[in-house]
Amino acid sequence: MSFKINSYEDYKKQYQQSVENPEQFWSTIANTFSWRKKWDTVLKWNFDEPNIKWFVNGKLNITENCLDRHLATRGNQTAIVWEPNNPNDDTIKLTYHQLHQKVCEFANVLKNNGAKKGDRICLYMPMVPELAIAVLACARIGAIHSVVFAGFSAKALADRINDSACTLILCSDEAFRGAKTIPIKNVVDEALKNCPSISKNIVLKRTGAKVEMINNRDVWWHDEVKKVNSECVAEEMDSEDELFILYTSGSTGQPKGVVHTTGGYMVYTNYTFQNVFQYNTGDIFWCTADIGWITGHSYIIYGPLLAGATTVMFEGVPTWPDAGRFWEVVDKHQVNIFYTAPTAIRALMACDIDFVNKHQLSSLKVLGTVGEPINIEAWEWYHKNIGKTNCPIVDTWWQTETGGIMISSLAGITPSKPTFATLPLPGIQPCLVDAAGNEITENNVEGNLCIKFPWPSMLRTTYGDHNRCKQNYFSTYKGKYFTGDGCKRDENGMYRITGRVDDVINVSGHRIGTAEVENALDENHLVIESAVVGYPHDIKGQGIYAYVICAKEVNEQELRKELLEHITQHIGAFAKPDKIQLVSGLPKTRSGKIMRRILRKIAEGDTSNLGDTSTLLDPEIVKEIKNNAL
Ligand code: 7RM
Repeated sequence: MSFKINSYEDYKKQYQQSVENPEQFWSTIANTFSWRKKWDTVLKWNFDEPNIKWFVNGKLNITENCLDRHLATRGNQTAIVWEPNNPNDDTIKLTYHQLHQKVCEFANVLKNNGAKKGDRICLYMPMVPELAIAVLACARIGAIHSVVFAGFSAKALADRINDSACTLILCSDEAFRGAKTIPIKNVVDEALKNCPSISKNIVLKRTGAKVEMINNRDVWWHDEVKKVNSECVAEEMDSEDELFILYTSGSTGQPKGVVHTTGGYMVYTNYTFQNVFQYNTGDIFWCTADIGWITGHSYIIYGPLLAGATTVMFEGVPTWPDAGRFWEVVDKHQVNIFYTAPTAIRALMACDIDFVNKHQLSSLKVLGTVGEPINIEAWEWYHKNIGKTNCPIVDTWWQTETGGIMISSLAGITPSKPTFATLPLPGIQPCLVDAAGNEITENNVEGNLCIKFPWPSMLRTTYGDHNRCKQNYFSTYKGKYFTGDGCKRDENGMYRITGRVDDVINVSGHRIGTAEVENALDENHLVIESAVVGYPHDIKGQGIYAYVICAKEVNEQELRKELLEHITQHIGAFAKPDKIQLVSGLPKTRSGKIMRRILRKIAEGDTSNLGDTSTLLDPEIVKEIKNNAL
């Protein structure tokens, strides 16, 4: 396609065009898609309200671009390769024709169950083809999908359903995950006790476990599919109609529902997919993320399917039945482009290298990483052992809010530098700001990372609370989108993202707000107050360290057990603190603010210089915490 960047010179040219004339740049790219009606203005924006509109008054349906427009040229090509949890079970391959048919069929199931344009539909499902089918079926009828990662607890699920008043939920009986099964339907049943907006629950049979079906509410997926045909004309959507909501953690309060709209998201995910990974027709692409996160939305489903690629969907985990599972799948499906997270690389690095060397890995051409800063050891291991030193690595920096990759090298095209995300993609205008909020224009500097100009797939709002969007992202630095990340820029203008500068932590690539964990802990009857911080963790990137003040004398062992169970119930097992320290007080300022800086230092094991503690209400407490640190 015409927008493929094929040299460093070409990158520089496109980048310059995208800054000098963004509207012309993006409209040329948008013209390669199929629209029911073209836009009349490319972009309307202001970052103060904020109000951002791309391809204004354009009409389209994204699934016509993911599916229908490929049928004539590649209807019989595999769209989705599904690899099951258990290597002894059968792979499923769906061609573009078959996927189109299944999406249309399930779109009719949704309609039969009362869904219509604009309704919110919650998906709480394992990584099976039906999840991708259901996501696209929502988009086909103009319903807004809200996928909730199936590791979240009943309470977290209920909060998300209620925040956007979903009317329908899609789930399965259970999920396979490595050697375990996860009781999906039971969790949904528990959540739905507190979700009055839900009228129907469509249940997919995955493990065949016996589950209770509630009359007039629960229906079986396979029964519903039998009632419909596979003709479904796509709903005509406005470019700015909402495509999906995805909840993500912030530094305060409950997770926010990040809202993405149709036209801009489509253009940007496709553009970045093809350019960053240098996708060529026929390539097999595998992104190991879960569809419950943005990476799965943009680079398992939308980006690859828009490009007419073959996308691999994996139900399992990297270490089951053994630590060679990823590499076995790479060989089995002859994967050309492989995209994973540093946490997975570090976990596999710690295992016997034979798990890698048993496999050929000769199909690989490009490797990618995402989700957190990659350390040099992991980068080198990945480069040498997986890429055999001849696959470029793209270190892709982006966020749920950005919708697509923002800063990354283009595989084999632009220069790369280990542990650096490197250069912004065309259309992306990053800047670094200092503590006073002034833009730093020189190189060889460090600051907070902002974006100065809109890009097509940026978030439009946070669901039901536009003011929160404004406060969170557009108020810290006037006229700029603030990412929440700290960042270095080297002498050549290359970017290295150093991590969050707010109270968000990144545990095994899962984004968690420290406030969320604190709120959950504080709800436990044993807890008076808590403070949670992140600390460096060899495998997970960051671990969770909780300081807890208890209501009464408790047995520490039992307290830990109780609190871990409590977090599993309130958020999900992935948010369990790695360390829980009982304290008699917390270091607070006179105005009652917890001095997290001090707690972070103690958690890091760096107590040599805790800075000025004289303004604390009770400086003595620091000694106690330090002496009992874990
Ligand atoms: C795609 C995704 C976003 C946060 C972001 C960063 C961190 C993501 C990188 C990275 C360093 C990277 N969305 N992050 N990618 N840090 N290098 N290549 O992860 O919303 O779940 O998380 O993740 O802190 O703000 S997310």
